[in-house]
Amino acid sequence: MASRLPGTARSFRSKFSLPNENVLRWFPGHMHKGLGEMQARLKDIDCVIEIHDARIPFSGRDTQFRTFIQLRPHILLLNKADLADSKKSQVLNIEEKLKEQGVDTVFFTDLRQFEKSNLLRKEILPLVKELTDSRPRYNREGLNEYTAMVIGVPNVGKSTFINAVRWANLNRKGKAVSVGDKAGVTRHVSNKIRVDNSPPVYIIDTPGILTPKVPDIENGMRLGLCSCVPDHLVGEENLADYLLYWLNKRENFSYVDYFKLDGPVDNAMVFLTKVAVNNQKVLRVRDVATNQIERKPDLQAAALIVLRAFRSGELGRVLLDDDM
Ligand SMILES: Nc1nc2c(ncn2[C@@H]2O[C@H](COP(=O)(O)OP(=O)(O)OP(=O)(O)O)[C@@H](O)[C@H]2O)c(=O)[nH]1
Ligand SMILES: [Mg+2]
Repeated sequence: MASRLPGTARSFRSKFSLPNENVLRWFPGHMHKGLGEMQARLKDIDCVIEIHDARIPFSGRDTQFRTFIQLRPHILLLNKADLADSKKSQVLNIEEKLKEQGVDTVFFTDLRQFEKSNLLRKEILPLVKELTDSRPRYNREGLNEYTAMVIGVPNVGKSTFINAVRWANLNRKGKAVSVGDKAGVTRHVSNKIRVDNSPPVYIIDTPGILTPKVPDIENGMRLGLCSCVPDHLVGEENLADYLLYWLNKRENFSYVDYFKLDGPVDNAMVFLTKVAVNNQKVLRVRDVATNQIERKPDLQAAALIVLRAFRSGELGRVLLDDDM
């Protein structure tokens, strides 16, 4: 088992760099428009439910949402907890740091398993009502209904949450909103979706929003690893390279056994070549000089295999933001 070889990290890179940091910028038109629509709908909202990825409780949670969070009661769900390191000490640390940032109400959720828990029905929805009733509702004072808006970066499970709450409360199994395993599935602010009766509770879905400029390269790569940015923009090989760097730095060598390597590696080309060869991912290309067909390792296909293993949790549960 090569998961830990103490002291080896010293021989690895101590800093990650990208040839072109602009690949981390992703603020397409639907995000700009969505942000405007969300601001316009704020007057119809009692409570904001922010959803983020539990593997990156700090990366990507940025100023874009500050107005929403300051103006309305706020609940933070750290979702995909099934993929995140859930050691008690880590969880306490995250909660403490979030508190320092003004976030008082945090839940760790695994929305793929929501049927097994009463969290949505017995805790989160009642809290929406309780928090709303505890503060002035201004233009919504006296209304016997509640409306929450889900906000967050792309692909964290906002739409999944709405479908799950609706299912948990109303027993409606159909999908009210579309979900998908890539960033940018929801492109518009939705109409109100009823998720409970007597009193009626509605939730509004919104497109995932990123900051126009990622503040730091590691933040950006972590968002990329969690699929909050489309892979093709950042580059599959760049993402796999960052993952390798991140794992090596923590002396986490789970990938060595998983990919049947002889030992840890620091060079992404060497790593991806081995993964490609072991998985028979080979490209046939014609050499223009000799006109011969040559076989080359398909590094992009290898990178996808690496990313899939990481994202499905097969390389272990992680807290990517363990240094923040
Ligand atoms: N492992 C895991 N996957 C989840 C969880 N919740 C949602 N997903 C998956 O995450 C992916 C994204 O879910 P969505 O609900 O579409 O995410 P979103 O935040 O609405 O994404 P955008 O509309 O692109 O902003 C889907 O493949 C979901 O099945 C979870 O708790 N654990
Ligand atoms: Mg969505």
